[in-house]
Amino acid sequence: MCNHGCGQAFAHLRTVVRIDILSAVPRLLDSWFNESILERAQKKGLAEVHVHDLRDWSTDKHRRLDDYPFGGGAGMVMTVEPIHRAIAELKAQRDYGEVIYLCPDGQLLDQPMANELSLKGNLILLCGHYKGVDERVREHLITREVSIGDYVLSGGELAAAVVSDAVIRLLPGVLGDETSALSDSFQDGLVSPPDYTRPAEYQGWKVPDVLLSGHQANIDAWRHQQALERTRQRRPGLLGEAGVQDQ
Ligand code: 6GU
Repeated sequence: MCNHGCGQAFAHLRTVVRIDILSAVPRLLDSWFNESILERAQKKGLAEVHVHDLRDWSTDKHRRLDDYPFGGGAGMVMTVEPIHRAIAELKAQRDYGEVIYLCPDGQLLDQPMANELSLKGNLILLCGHYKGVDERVREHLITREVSIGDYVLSGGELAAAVVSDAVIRLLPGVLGDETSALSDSFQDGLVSPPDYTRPAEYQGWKVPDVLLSGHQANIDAWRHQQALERTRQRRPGLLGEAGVQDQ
């Protein structure tokens, strides 16, 4: 990686980031990537998302992707072969920075991880289903395991959509206002300060005077104070992690 922040100076070297999602239920994701910021990013040629049906790589005559667990027990396990064939075919076509398995016991997604993934180039996201995948997939084919929270979903598709959104919106040029991804909640380890727009007073509900003062230093100080205060009240855990001192 360069030591220049990999920012605008290298815009001319930037390549399209491609995310390939491997799913047993690809229909779940189709509409998601055809709307909003993600659609815009794709139309602008900044990112591509390809959702694949893992069954296309199944050699089973019924296109099955799962089988009974060795040793018995409830639930089905996704077999190695279709996943291996899919990943091998994609990797033969281009380089990938990570091959990610979405699973409840993966590393918790947070903003620093999203930032890191947005610098990795192309990504493969594998969605688990049923009980999950044969452990050999995790041992040999996956470079990283990611969870989106401490609760269990019925499949990895929603998690893949969440990871894709968090990553793609960080790519330079995707958001209209280039600075807005950096002023997000969590980018500085604090939640965002409150925002207001016109009218300055609605039914007696007023916008704080300082925001109307035109005094930018005071406004910046107020916003920082609000962000600190809100973080303390709503997400105190972030303060410790970010190393922000109490004032
Ligand atoms: Cl990535 N998958 C599933 N099935 N459940 C989850 C999750 C992923 N992240 C949190 N819960």
